[in-house]
Amino acid sequence: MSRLIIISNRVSAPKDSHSGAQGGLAVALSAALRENGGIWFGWSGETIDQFNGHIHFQQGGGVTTAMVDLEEQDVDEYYNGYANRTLWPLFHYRIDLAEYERGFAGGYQRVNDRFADTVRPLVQPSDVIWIQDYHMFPLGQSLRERGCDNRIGFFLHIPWPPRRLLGALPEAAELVRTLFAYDVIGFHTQEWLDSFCDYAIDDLGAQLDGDVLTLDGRQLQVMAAPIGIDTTEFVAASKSPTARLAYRRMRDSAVGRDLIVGVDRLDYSKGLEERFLGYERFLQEHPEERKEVFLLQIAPPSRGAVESYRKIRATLEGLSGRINGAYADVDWVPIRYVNQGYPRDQLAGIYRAARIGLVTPLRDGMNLVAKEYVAAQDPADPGVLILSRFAGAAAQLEGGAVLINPYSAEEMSDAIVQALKMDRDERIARWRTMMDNVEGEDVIWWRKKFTDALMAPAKVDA
Ligand code: GDG
Repeated sequence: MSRLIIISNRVSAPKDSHSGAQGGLAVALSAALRENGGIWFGWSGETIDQFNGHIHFQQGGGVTTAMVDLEEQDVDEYYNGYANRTLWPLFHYRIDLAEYERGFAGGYQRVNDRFADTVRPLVQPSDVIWIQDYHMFPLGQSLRERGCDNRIGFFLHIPWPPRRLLGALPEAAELVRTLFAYDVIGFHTQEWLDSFCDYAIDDLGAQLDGDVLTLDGRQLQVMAAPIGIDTTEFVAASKSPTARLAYRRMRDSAVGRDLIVGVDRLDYSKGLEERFLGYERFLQEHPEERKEVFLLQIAPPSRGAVESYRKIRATLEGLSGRINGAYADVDWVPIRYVNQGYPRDQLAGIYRAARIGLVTPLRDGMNLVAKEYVAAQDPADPGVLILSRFAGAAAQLEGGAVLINPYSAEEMSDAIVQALKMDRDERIARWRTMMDNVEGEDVIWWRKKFTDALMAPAKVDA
């Protein structure tokens, strides 16, 4: 069996899996590494005066991790710059927030080359390499330039933007060309996959035959593989003593009111501003429902070094303050807005206590919170998932979720009313439909779908 080399910006060691924001993904990738043997490589999160390529190896939970430190300038240009100020907004259709600076693009390439230099000596001829996410688009190409002819796959965790939007990126053509260094590329949904193929075909002249794109003699297998959660683990988490306690605490503090819950990294792509406005509309239009519900929004801050993240934080503080100021009473506050993270088990208990899961990103590669909310429900009395039609998860959960356009405050308000009035039979039927998917297409299924394609014998050249 081939060893697996997983490369991602940050490495989530298995011990983090109950607290880290990458829970399910860390669990799945660690399991793959335990089965196949191999190494998980990435940035340590630390900075150093002068890059030295020194690798910090760690062993834990049957997994070997290997990490390097980067220079401060690397972090500014590669991580805070190109990855999070250029690619992230553009790939989430926020062309207005995307910043283009040559220094960012140069730093991004430099760091990818540094990763390639560092990881190359670790790679054995029979290893299979699996690279994760938008921080590392050119890494496959950098490895090829260093003589690496192993099977290399790439999985994108965020959306792929429509062809015309991608055209706003000065390096778009070059970036897509470098992706042909991979053998397999995966996306969460057919929509993201189609957008990628559109660009490769219409702008670069690639040809599609079945699931293989060909450009300048290089073949690239493309696939849609929607990521899932570790459902068995999450269901167990929702029944753990910590979850039960969190559930009780929520129910007690709700004093008979219905809880609506949102859990998101504090990110403009998650549609938090629009969510607050939709909820405000609901409060305005339904005075009779007002004191029957409250919204708990958990939003741990992220990427605070980037200006647009500081702005969204300030906007949300203003909005929640305004809404609470306008509607709160001595014994009721409409929004509980919390800027901290909670342990996974506690989160599972909170989901279970919530009558409505409000997941309304403006654009999201997949969205695992939607699936976690479903997995945590009580099968005999489940809550309702209100889900943005612009989340990748909508393609899988549309049969059971109440789908909305998150830009429409009216749709959000109507959906909240619909969910509050929904009878138990309908809630159970909808939940069952979603749970079938969450159980069937879990993170282990996802990982296997991708690694099966990646580990398949190399294609014969046409
Ligand atoms: C990217 C893509 C894609 C959040 N708050 C707490 C906490 N979380 C956990 C959630 C969930 C994870 O963070 C967030 O996952 P998402 O999928 O919602 O979003 P991104 O971080 O943007 O992830 C996304 C994903 O990659 C995987 O491919 O689905 O579309 O953007 O697991 O539970 N976890 C804990 N406490 C918190 O307070 N423990």
